[in-house]
Amino acid sequence: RPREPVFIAKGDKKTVFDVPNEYLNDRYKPLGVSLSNRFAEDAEERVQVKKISIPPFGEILELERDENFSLFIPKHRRVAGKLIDIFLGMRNVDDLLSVATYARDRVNPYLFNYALSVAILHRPDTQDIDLPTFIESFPDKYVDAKVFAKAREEATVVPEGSRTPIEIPKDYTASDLEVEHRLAYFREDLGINLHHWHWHLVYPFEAAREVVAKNRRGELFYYMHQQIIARYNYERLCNKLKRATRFNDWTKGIEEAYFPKLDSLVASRSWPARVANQRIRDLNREVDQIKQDVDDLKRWSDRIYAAIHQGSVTDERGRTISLTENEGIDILGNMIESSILSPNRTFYGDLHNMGHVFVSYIHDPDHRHLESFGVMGDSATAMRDPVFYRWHSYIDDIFQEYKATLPRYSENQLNYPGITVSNIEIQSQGSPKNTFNTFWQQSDVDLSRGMDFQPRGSVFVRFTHLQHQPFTYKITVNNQANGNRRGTCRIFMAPKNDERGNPWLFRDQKIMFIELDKFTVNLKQGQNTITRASTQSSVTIPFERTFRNLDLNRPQGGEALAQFNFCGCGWPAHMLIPKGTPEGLASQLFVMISNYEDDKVDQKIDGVCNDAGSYCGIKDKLYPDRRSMGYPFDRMPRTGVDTLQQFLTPNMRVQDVTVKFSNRTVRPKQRS
Ligand code: CUO
Repeated sequence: RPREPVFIAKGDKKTVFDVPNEYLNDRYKPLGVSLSNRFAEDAEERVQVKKISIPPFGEILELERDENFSLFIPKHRRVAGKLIDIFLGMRNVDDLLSVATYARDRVNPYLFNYALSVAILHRPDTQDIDLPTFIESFPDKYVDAKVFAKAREEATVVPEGSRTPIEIPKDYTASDLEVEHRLAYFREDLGINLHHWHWHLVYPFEAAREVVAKNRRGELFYYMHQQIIARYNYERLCNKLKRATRFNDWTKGIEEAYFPKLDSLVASRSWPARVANQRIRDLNREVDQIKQDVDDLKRWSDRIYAAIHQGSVTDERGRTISLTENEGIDILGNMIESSILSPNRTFYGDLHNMGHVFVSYIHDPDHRHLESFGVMGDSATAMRDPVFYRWHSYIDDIFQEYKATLPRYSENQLNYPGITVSNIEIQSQGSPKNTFNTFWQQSDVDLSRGMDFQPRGSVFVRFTHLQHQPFTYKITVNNQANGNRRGTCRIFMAPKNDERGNPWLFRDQKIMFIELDKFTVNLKQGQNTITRASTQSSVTIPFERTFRNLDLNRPQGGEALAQFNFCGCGWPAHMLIPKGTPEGLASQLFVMISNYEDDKVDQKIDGVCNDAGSYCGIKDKLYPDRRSMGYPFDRMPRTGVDTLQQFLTPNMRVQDVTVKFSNRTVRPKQRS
């Protein structure tokens, strides 16, 4: 790495690009045509790259090719925005190919990949272009550094076909002496980190306005990350740990250490670690053009809290914008994150993004050691670090502070007259009813695309991840209304007790609920039985999609490819259900049928990538649910409601369920 300048695999065909000599980097120019010819030996297809006049790259080239790249660093996001604009501005695909070919060998590889991915995702004429999954392009962001030496050895010594997968141990970043390590299977899960990378790819906070201004993107920033925290806290309770505490005292050290054990293949450096009790300090890093004081975080957060309590924000021109019941959360999401849609970045600042930056430079705030950022500085790696959850707990708490100011849902806003949920049952193969079963499973990923060894060919790594037995919900609903009805079935789950083993107060439990599924149901008069498979969840994408072309069931045809990049967004199916405990973690499954008339969004969502809408939205569509995200748990309960039972109206029901973990490992099926 950097990999071959002109050779890529396109679909299953090996393609070589004939690049105009002017586009080659100076060191390759003398080689010219002979270079393409060398790579053409293996090629089944030759593509001529058209010579066009290349727009000026300016600042984009200031980021060295062997530096790390972070979207959270203002300078990096600015150059990313510029490169995205160049890619989006090309008149047609041929011109895009030309400029991309020119850029590929000059621009920082991470920046190049990010900007091109965003452009391909958003250009109408590139909807059928197939990008390799991110883990194949940059496996070093996901996999133990040790694997690469082994992979290289495997690739050079062992012929393809006889290669055996290299096993990544389940525990490699710490020992059990570190209690936080109990959560490593969640934090370091490849699918979770890929989801998070994709989410930020689909919802960039800085790019052309038409790319950023997606429907309810600020609200989705809040909701998707709120759900990550709820899921993580659920997992913590499964592991006998208390919920994550907010990182809100910036004068104190961060107790949790993290040693990522990742090497950047691009920067040829190890990702920096953080020892216990390090404190964030004022940043002054000329190289990144960052000069920011910890006090700025304080100022921004004070102003944000003031806006929440006033119920309005002030925009750049001094105008007042109210935080209305429907749109307030969206404005706040953009403001706190912040995105270019923030009403006033000068005043409310860049709280969440800069939090990532402060933490990621904790080891070298003034660049005296010439070190780059830690894992918190990159959306592909941030979720590996325990402090991610402390930072996002803090951010989420601000959103909850706002939600607490909203009018509470009245019984009328919750109930669906005539509709009663009368029974809920979970059926999971081979286990008693209302029990979820979890276990370890091993799967293989091909890393060869992200490595520049010869001879080429697949090199698989085998990793271990959580999995659950597939299950079905069987829900009985009575419709005593006059005629057929439509409803939205909303399924959530939460631990039954808090970390002390005490039943929750509703106000605390409501933010523990993780969404499992949401779908429309038709209810005839009388009794209805709804059956729904866990694999249909509106939260998840199947394993094959998370790891796309590693899999034998790779999507075929233009239609499938059109969804390719967007569809990488989605919670990994194997992480739908928390780990539970060997004795079985008592949990509560919640089902609600809400009135479809109040939920519906008039649009067609059939066909493309419409199956992970809950956390990712739907490509080029409105968010598919008109209610506030997180409904009905997104607000404080009405007066007199202290427990979940008291919260229920007839169209809701709660079933006690158990999540049982068995410490066994299912090996992968033999690959042909
Ligand atoms: Cu996804 Cu902080 O927003 O990482």
